[in-house]
Amino acid sequence: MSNESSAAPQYDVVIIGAGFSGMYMLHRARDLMGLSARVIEAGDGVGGTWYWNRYPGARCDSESYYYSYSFSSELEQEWKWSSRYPGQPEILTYLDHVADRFDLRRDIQFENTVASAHFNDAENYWTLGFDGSDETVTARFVVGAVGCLSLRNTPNFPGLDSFKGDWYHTGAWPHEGVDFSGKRVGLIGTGSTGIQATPVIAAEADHLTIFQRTPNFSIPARNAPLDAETAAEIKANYAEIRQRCRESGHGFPFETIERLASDVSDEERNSIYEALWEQGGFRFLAESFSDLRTDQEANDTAANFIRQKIREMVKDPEVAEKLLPFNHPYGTKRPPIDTDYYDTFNRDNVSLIDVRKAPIEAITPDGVKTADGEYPLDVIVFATGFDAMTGPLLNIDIRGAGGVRLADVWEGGPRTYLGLQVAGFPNFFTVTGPGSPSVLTNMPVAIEQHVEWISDCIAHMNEHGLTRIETTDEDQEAWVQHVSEAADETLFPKANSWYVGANVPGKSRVFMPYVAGMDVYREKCNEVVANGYEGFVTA
Ligand code: N01
Repeated sequence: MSNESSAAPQYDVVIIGAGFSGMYMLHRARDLMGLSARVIEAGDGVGGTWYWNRYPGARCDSESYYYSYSFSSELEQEWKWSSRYPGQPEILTYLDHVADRFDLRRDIQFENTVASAHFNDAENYWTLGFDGSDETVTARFVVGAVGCLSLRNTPNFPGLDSFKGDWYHTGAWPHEGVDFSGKRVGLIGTGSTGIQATPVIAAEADHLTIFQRTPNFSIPARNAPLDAETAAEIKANYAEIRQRCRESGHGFPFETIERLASDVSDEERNSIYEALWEQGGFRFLAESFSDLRTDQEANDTAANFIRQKIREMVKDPEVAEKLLPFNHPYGTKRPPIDTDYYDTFNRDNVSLIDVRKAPIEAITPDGVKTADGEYPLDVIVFATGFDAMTGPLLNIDIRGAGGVRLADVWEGGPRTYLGLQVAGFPNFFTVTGPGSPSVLTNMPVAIEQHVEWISDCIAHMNEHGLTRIETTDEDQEAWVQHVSEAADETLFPKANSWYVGANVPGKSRVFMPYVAGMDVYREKCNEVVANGYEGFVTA
């Protein structure tokens, strides 16, 4: 690929990824700002995470009415959600509708994977190259809308190639689905994905064996159809609901709770947990007590409540014991929510294997071999997650000013300013990058804020005839330090989660998202602009 051409770049903006972020970025850049813009997308359709994750039981853990775009009131008024939590097919249909409604597809190049992005330091533009092609695309600005959870993590178990059955990763599920009937299925992984898939696969398979390394705290989702009356009420109040989401710490329209777990008696605390357990979903964490993620004793009250629930739901005490989380405070790994997860362990066709005690040693032609036995299987499902937040960007050969490689700059963990830019990589923006609240929020809220900030920044540059914007090493280091200190004030670092990269062998242990809240973060981003793009140098 040549970086030497002095011809004008082909596009104002090239956007990598056609998920929630990339689609909105395209609409904003092209339709509202009149820029030339192109999206490059690996899949053959829009939707990002909702395009790839078609596994059985895939459903959003945020409620439909606020897990959606807020930028178009016509869209939110006209779209009808069928249930409290939208299933994967419905979200994909929604995103397809958005693509049609805003005529996005004509500027999306599908089935193209960006392999490289190199910056031309003299002329201030980027050249992007693709997997398996000599074609290149040039642009003044690049927006990495690659998603936080898009690079799959498939453990490198010896012998996988020898397996005689079929195996799948939940993050690349076949479009035609998988027929489990009459099959012996093994499921590896009990994060949010494994917990959603378990009951659905168990209902269909002859036998389901779940290989669990870490038991999780899961709260019932209590999914239900969205009735016409509730839907009408939501629509009548949408402006206020969206405002609440924008002003909240995590992008949810939940009540802000100030009370501490120690402010109430044991009975009262229990009845608060009980009511929230009945309500279901993330409110259990968000609307109970404000100190669950900062105070171990407060956390223990919630953790013990959930452990007791697990003991009550799972009939076999030995199985229940294996399912009790023991090595992380509640809410310090991404909290899953479920439909009938624990009840599934009461089925005769389900078994639970503790692979912390007896680790998986190999995949054999016939199944999974652990330290204490071999489990014959017809199908293996890897619900083993993602190389989160940094993986999707490091999977591209990104080289900034002076040919510096992102992979070298991030060797010890991600370094960004506000999760929006990396020093040394001018004109390259990231949507919900590491160092921003991102995965700790209701994602569309964080995505819209980032896309709008980036768009306004490009508009500002165009207005002032500027061609280059980059953050400084000093401002980046101060931000990285601040992100790390904010995390250290919480219980988050205690968990071996993907938030710290612990799920990927060899990955640097750095707490990647910004915990102080979307409200605090939004204010900081606004201040940066008010102070003339403080922390950035423009030319
Ligand atoms: O992935 P995970 P996920 N041997 O990394 C285990 C979002 N999401 O796909 O905990 C054995 O959480 C691993 O064990 P351990 C959400 O943000 C959203 O479930 O590392 N086991 C763990 O149990 C979520 O957090 C929704 O010890 C191995 C599991 O695999 C994120 O996606 C739905 C292993 C991976 O859990 C990722 O969730 C689903 C090994 N070598 C997901 N390696 C919605 O809202 C890994 N594991 C719709």
